Amino acid sequence: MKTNRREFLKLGAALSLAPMLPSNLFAGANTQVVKNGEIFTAAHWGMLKATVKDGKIISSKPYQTLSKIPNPLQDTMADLVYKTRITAPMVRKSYLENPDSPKPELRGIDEWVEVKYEDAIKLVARELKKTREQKGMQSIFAGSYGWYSSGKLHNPRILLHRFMNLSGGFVGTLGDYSTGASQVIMPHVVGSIEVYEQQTSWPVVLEHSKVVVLWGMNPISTLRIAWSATDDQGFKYFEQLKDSGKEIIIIDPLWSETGKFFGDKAKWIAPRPNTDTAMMLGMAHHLYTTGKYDKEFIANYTTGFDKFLPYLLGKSDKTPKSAKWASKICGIKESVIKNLAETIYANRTMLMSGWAMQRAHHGEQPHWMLVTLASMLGQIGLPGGGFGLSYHYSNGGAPTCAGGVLGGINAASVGIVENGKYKGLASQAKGGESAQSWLNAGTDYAFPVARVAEAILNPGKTLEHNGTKITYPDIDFIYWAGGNPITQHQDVNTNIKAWRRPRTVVVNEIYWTPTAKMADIVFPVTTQYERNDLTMTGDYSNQNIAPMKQVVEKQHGAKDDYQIFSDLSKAYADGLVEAFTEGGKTEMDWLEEFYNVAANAVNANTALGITMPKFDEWWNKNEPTTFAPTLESESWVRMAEFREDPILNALGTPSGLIEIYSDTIAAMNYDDCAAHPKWFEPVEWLGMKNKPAKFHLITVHPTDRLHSQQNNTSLRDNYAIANREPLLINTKDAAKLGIKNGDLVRVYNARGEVLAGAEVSDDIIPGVVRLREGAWYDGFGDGLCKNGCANTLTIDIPTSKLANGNISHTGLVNVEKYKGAAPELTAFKAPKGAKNS
Ligand SMILES: Nc1nc2c(c(=O)[nH]1)N[C@H]1C(S)=C(S)[C@@H](COP(=O)(O)OP(=O)(O)OC[C@H]3O[C@@H](n4cnc5c(=O)[nH]c(N)nc54)[C@H](O)[C@@H]3O)O[C@H]1N2
Ligand SMILES: Nc1nc2c(c(=O)[nH]1)N[C@H]1C(S)=C(S)[C@@H](COP(=O)(O)OP(=O)(O)OC[C@H]3O[C@@H](n4cnc5c(=O)[nH]c(N)nc54)[C@H](O)[C@@H]3O)O[C@H]1N2
Ligand SMILES: [Mo]
Repeated sequence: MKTNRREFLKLGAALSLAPMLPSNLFAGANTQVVKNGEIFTAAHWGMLKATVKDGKIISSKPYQTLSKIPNPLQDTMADLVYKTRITAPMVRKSYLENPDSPKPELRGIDEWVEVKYEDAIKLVARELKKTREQKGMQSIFAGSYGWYSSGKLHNPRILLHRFMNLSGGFVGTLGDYSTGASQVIMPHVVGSIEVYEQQTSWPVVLEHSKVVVLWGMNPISTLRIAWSATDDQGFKYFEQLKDSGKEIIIIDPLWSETGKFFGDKAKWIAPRPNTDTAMMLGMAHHLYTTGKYDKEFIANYTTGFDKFLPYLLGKSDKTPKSAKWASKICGIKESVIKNLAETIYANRTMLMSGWAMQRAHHGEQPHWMLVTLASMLGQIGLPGGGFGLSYHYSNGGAPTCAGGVLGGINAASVGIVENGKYKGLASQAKGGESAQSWLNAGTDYAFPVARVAEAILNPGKTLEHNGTKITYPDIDFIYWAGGNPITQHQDVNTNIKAWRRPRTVVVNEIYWTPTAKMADIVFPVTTQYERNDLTMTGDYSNQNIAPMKQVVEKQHGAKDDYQIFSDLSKAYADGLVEAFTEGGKTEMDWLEEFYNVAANAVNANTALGITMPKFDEWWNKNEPTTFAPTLESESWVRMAEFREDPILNALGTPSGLIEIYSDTIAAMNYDDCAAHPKWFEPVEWLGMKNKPAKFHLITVHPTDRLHSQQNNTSLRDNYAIANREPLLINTKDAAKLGIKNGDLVRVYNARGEVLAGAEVSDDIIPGVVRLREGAWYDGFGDGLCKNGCANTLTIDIPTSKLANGNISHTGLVNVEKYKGAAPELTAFKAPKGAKNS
């Protein structure tokens, strides 16, 4: 049946080339690439309409506009398809000459040699097998963290894991960069991770909250994207908030895009970076000592407040955490701290928080303390009250729609390959205990994602993590698909040392990113606009099912990750490609299957009143299907059930209550994370003695990029200063250094140095500078990053032994005016031996 249908489709496609015959005369999904006209597709940055002429992209525009807030990320399709592409499979010269002794110290500076695709496939299959046979599956690292592109099929990380699992196993990672600290501490405190969960619905906030605090968040920037594809609703709700007349308070060392959006409708409180826990403690101390806190809520819904009090009041350490004490640390006036505490106690308040302050040393503390403060206010579980850790991300709070959810490709599980033959999944080919030991061989070694450089450099070292001990494997083979870790991981110089340790590094990339430049073998892959896929929109709302129709032909012989891993499976072992592709499923076979998961659920639920047609018909229409929220989801209040009945609807913590003191954490006995929220001095901050450098650097998420994605587009012309990443610096600080707006500056510390362009303004407090993360690292020559990659300066140590999150918002730097001739920017040039596209 399947083969026949595919044959028929081929015929259909061939016939439809004939003029006069509209393609919809033929059954089957039409996968012909339109040469002239408009095409609907989608990306992290939303649902899009592309215009093509003679097979070339002319423009890309938003499919819908729900708000007046612009999203220029949506108009970069042509640049993303045509600029900085890797134009052929390539191998690093020394690796090609001798893969057994490949001079790994030359990674990033060696020459490249073009090879035939088939030869690159054979080479990777052979070397992977060699490493597995010699050093075991635990020497293969394929954690491959990254934000790649939207899509249920062309998900490079899951496809890589699928291939690595089926071919014999690999080592992966735990957690993520985004919420490394919070997602580990929150389950101890409230029994769920919170950061990726639906928030009290926006209509409820708009109706009931009197005060909204935006604590370290920049939604007008961060809501430009979503993990799937943004549904654009977040912007709409923030517009409504702006016009609502509510009191809006922004707590941030800088007046960000969000500050500018609210203008005089918001108050600005600007603490020193990384001191929010102290500020919150000062607020809690004021509320407690004036009796302005909800004793009943504390008694009925929390545990351990009594064990936290001696610390708060200074009975255990002779330091009361008073507003005066806090003021000295965070730099905010005592009266402002007290007033803020009184305002949020007296009014129904939603404490919204972003994630930057938990990507800092001791990043477990701020959100734990925020929950403690919210508990004292006693509004958790009430409409418009409590706290929310995801209103700035993927349209959190946009009500969840009733409809269908697409299926997607999965990572399968570990398979057995023996004598060049695929024998089946370990669970089937090996019985019972033996199977389990196979499965454990990889997972036992998985380590927290942000410890990657340390892990590569320290095989055999033991790491304490959330009450467990993890031993780092001896990594000798790295495969990365869909991330840019050389730019995105902290302390680039140490990371580069790490990446020069294994024998083999393989990268699938679209562009010559710094990570591609650090590989031994690169496969050029298609952009999301050169293949067909499907996505949901709005990670919490599930509002739309959107087709991602191919916009243009594949460029420069680039291949889909699906194709590359299918071909690797074929080369690796007999029978493996059948397992990988489930008997030869094509792109469209998978998409039909994923679609049917949603369509069947929708069609079975007659109450929805929606009928989803057969896949082919739906696909050929090239339009999204939109679902509606329900009365329940529009009026949904986070933790309302818990508030209603804390015994029946207990939280997932050991006590079932909010844990202000955690026995579990107490038992871990860590020196860097106590059993209750606590102020710890970060390794580097403005209040420390003997500061190693002068300014606190915050490395926020870029407004005109998604991390490093789109740094290679013309959007860069809008923000680059002196042809580098802009460094925001306070007017007074700049004057003292003799720096003017537009100057080329050198930013440096003991870890590294970068060039940046000075953006002088009062939008940032004195003593603090901001360099957005994601500028492509450009320093393989002499270590000076000429493009301004923030991570050249950041610190690569963990938040604490509890969560081991990254601390990219902690760190001090010096700034000076750059003297001498400006070196040429080479970030967007192909490396030696490779062609520029
Ligand atoms: N200093 C500092 N550093 C940070 C942060 C910070 O706040 N400050 N934030 C951290 C956070 S929260 C995150 S999430 C990380 C993000 O770090 P990453 O996810 O590594 O960053 P991206 O730039 O999104 O990298 C995605 C890469 O995938 C490629 N790609 C896109 N589509 C495809 C595809 O279909 N196939 C393949 N093979 N490749 C594809 C893109 O070209 C791009 O190079 O950065 C972290 N780093
Ligand atoms: N346009 C765009 N949107 C994105 C991304 C992107 O790269 N580009 N990345 C996405 C991803 S993967 C993630 S994880 C999220 C990240 O979302 P967040 O982590 O919330 O974003 P950040 O930009 O790091 O920081 C938000 C705000 O916190 C402030 N801040 C920094 N340090 C402190 C501090 O110590 N105290 C206080 N009070 N405030 C502080 C910053 O100045 C900034 O305005 O964004 C997502 N959205
Ligand atoms: Mo992230």
